[in-house]
Amino acid sequence: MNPIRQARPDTAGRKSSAASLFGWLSFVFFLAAMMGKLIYFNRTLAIPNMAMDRDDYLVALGSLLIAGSWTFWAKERWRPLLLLLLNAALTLLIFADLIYFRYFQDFITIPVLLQAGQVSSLGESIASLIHSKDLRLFLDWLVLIPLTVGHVRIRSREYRSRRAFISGGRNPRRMMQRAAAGLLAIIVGAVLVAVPVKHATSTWAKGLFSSVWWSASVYNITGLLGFHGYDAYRYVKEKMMGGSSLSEAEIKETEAWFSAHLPDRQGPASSFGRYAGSNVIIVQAEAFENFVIGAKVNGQEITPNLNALRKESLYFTRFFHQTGQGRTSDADFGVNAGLHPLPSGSVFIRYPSHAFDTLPGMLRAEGYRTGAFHAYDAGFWNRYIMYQNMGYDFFMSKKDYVLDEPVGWTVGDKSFFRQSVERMSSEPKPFYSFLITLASHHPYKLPEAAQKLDVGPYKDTMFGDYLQSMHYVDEAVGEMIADLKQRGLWDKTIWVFYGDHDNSIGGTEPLSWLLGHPVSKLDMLEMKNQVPLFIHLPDGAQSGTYDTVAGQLDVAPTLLHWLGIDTAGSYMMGHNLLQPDGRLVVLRNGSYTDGSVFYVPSADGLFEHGTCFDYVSREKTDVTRCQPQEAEAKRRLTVSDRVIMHNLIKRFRQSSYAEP
Ligand code: GP9
Ligand code: MN
Repeated sequence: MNPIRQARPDTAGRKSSAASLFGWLSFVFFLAAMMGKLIYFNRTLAIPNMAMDRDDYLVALGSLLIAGSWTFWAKERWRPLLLLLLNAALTLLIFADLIYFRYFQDFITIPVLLQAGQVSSLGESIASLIHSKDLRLFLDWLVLIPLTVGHVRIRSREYRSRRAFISGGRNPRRMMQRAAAGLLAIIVGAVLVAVPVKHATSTWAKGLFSSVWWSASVYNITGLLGFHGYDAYRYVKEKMMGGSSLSEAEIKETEAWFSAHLPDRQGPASSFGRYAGSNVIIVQAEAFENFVIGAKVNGQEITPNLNALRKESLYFTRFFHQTGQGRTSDADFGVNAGLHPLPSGSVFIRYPSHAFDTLPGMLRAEGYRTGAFHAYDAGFWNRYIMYQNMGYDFFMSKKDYVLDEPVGWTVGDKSFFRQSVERMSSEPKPFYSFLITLASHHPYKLPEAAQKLDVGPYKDTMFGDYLQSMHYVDEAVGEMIADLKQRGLWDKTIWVFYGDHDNSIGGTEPLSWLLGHPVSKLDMLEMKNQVPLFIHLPDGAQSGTYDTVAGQLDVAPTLLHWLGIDTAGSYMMGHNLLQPDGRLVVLRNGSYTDGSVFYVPSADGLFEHGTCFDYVSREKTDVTRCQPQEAEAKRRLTVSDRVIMHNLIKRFRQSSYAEP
């Protein structure tokens, strides 16, 4: 017998068990490294009440076992490489989620990925959201990459030389072992995930999956990988299988909500139609928070023009934005369609062809010339598609503007207003013009010459830049009003100005510096959720400061009332702002206020874990104080979601559901 032929299999056997050991070790290393990253992710988000507990660790481990299980089915010599690739993919996912969360306080979902163009356009903003400590997420690659590449090389060499000596094909025993190991990883992983999730959803998180208010509540139970798994399942179910359908009873109940709430949308008979036939201009200002109105920095007014306008218009001091992941497009939708935005993604992207009763659509039906104005790419937020459906006659987008004043992503607001007003004055009257500004977009850096405020120690910080951009927008507004006056349009127009959403700048320090007093939890919640609302009526009537709570959904019913257009047959939510207090304003994350209390839901979705603030003491109060409004707040979000996702307005219009 040839001695060499005997010796080789022994050597090969030893090497093969070394490879097997390396394969196992790399799996253990994969689990450990990814656990570390998921823990880092959770700690960095620092969502209140969401620190990881034992169950969360088990769920994280279980989902990693499932995610890595398939690598057992490959030959051992490939497993380290496959695990490295999986590690890379999951690390990038964690990193992307982290950046996204810092800006949006939410997780990436498939609908968001489908609107990925918007995220990549954040450009500079993204850079400012990356922190140097995030490098930790990639440290293991320094060790893993050389080790794995070395391993693959050695093993491939060995494999080639082994093949030269041993003939023979597949090893059925090994294959069985690998199949069993993969299956075992899935089973153990599934048990580790399912037991805590089942426990949570049958006790304190009951109904979580049937009524998702906020992605973070799902994440809190399922962990990050589980969240993405659930999101993919939800998406596939909705798209490929037509989603869950509503029962006839649910459809009727949804329709009934609108008829029952018709009185909310109606105002005093005496002012119905008082401004019929007036033009309407709405200015939706990017990231414009309310705290800047009336505030001074180093003795300088931040918004002198808007401050002066308070005397001749209605100024709402407690006006809430109601946006979700769709940001600017959500504010646009809430105001123009009078419905709540979606819990995930943007209506503009997800349901651009569904039926809605909109301000432009209803005004066009009354003979108005309707135009949308926004100096950015027409495809952003799918606007050019959605705007046709919403009833705009035309959409003036970036390509229609002369870029004579470059600021940030596009032409500055001063030039934007000037060119937009020029266009609308050449259109038939009456007109409805909806304008979206952009100069004050995150990260708020204006050209040096446009920075006119002395922001003291905050110079060249994001907060200082933000104040500069607010001041700039205010100047642009001043010029726009002067232009409208000069063209004789100001007193023939209802002019509206509001902020689309918050500015994504966290931290209380700069705010307490600016305002000269400590900033409480409730102060901060208000500042992040309140944007200004100004309405100037053609004759300057009803001017003054309104301290009643209000939200973006209330704008359309109020304008329609003044214009004398009945909303009885239309499916808008919201209230007439001319009604006295007592409104319930519901935010997309499930927060709500009636003006006397402000409720903030907890991440686990349990009512009693939420926080209730009392507006008189401005302190936390017993959560039961917020209970009376809870059911109605949830109902509103459900009604709105049903209408949007199931295209119910189309059904209501066609069928017996319509009011007799
Ligand atoms: C761009 C603008 C972006 O068209 O809508 O604003 P965002 O949605 O990022 O706030
Ligand atoms: Mn915006």
